[in-house]
Amino acid sequence: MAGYFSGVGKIRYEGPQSKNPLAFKFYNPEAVVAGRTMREQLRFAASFWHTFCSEGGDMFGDGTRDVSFGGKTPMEVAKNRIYAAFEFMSKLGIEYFCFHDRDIAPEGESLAEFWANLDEVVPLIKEQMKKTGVKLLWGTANLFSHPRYVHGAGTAASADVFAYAAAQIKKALDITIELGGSGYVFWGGREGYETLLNTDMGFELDNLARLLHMAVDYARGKGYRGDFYIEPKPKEPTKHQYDYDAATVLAFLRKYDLVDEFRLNIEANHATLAQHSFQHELRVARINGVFGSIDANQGDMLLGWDTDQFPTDVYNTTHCMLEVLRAGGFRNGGLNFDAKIRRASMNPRDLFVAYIAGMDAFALGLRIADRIIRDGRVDQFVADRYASFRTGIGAEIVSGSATLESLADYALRLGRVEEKNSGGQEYLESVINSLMFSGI
Ligand code: XLS
Ligand code: NI
Ligand code: NI
Repeated sequence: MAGYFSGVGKIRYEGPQSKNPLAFKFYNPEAVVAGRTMREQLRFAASFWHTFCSEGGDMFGDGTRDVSFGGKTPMEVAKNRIYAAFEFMSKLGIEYFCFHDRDIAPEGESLAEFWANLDEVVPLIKEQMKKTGVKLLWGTANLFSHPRYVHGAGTAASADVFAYAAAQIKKALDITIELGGSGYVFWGGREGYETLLNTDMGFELDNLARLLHMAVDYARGKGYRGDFYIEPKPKEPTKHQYDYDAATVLAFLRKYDLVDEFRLNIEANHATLAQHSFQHELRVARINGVFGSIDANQGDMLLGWDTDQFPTDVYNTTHCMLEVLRAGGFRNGGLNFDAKIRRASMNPRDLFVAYIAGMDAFALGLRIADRIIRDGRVDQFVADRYASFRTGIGAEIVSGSATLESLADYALRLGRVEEKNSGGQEYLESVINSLMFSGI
């Protein structure tokens, strides 16, 4: 078979001097960084929806890409798409993929028809996985596109819609398990509200937790050992989404006794929408022991919506990889390019170029993060900053032996207290720059 991307061969590492747009400049899969190969550290994944399903339209304009891959019927399109996807990932050396149920098969006229369609394509996916060695990072159910989910899925006001969502989750879990997926994602696109006037917020959140408990019980009962993830996002498509940001999701997981089963899938552009940095969201997840996986993209700082651009900002990938390394690396998660090429990027090779740019940006981020850790100046600065808590009264505070009274007695004897330690922000930023650009 000629293939769908016959104009492009296997993408190889050619080094930073290469001017070949179809070569890696920094991502060298077998090079070892921080004790593992880049391939193992970065665990890149392709998103089925943006990469192989999206025609590239926006709310004002039609698509600029043909993603039928020569198929004439919806089932033919679905099958051709699968061949195309595995060809694309193999050429790039991407080892994982992520999908929504709706991405891989047409929904048809009924749930039964949808399931029959899924049953027809899953063996094909399995065969392609075996042939190419590409694995499933995570699966999910699309509980936001169809009009039935206009008021939510797990937080719907209709019990029938809730049941339909449960059915979709059950099937998506079955497929994830069958394909050996290492994760399953819940992104609550419609789980939120447009107005509080019509919303019983407490009841909706109780219901959402009920659904998540059912999903965990079901999958664990089937022997699933992978991760469950919640992907925080503050808004869009709804005005307010319940999974607003990492801290909000944590409070929800703790309240409903789900924190032992769930980790977070942090998406860069969702952090931006919540007015946090990507690093902040990752840090919150890491220090609370729920760092799981990453949707790698970037937003535009001047736009207030989820532009899902390919990540090329190396400061961001560096700060991200610092958090990943400090978390001990990925376990079941990875870097899923939940990213789409711009509407105007209609040259067929733009898709390859975009992935190469994103993978190179993360390769750089990984290398620089490793340098920052090995250099030690930043860590030393932070350690010194809190040094007063390691001896004397500080050690008493940390060990729990100090009380409000003992601290008051101590403070009365101190006389004038002044903070003399600089925060050193400019110094630290210049250290990062010198580590980033020392080769120039
Ligand atoms: C949308 C989300 C979505 C999830 C999967 O903004 O990022 O793509 O990752 O449902
Ligand atoms: Ni995402
Ligand atoms: Ni998103």
